[in-house]
Amino acid sequence: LLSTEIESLLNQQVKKEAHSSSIYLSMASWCDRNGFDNSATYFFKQSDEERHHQLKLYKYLLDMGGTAISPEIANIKIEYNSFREIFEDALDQEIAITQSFKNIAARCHKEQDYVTMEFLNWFLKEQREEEYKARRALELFEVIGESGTGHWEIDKHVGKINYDS
Ligand code: OFO
Repeated sequence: LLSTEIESLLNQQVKKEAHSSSIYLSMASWCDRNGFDNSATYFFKQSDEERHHQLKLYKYLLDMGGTAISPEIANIKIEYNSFREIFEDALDQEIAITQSFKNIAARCHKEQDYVTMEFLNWFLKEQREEEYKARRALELFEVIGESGTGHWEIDKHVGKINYDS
């Protein structure tokens, strides 16, 4: 059984994952509209993954006898000032998500909720990959540069970002 506090933190996390999924979907839209096809594909995939994270948490809440709350999502940016801003936002988003999982983990330790802690390990490991990919994408702006056909090259390489754990 989950404590009220852990149940609430997990529901907040469900909402954060749903929010991430919507943000990435919006980024996919912007990239597609601006001709960055590989980045659009990348963000569609990220959006799917976040939806999967959301459902994983949602089902855990139900499996543990809790109430899973389907979240309302608001305030999704439609326009971005630049191609680079998208990747900056994406990295910030992942760092915030990692912090959020750390907070839940800290609470689990405090309450000795080792069952939820064990469940959260999957997400903590996943965040390593998520932050890595976001950082790699942003680094392309430095490595390749933004002048001339830079954005076109960056987009091409975003399509090849991979993580070997
Ligand atoms: Fe990319 O964040 Fe989910 O967990």
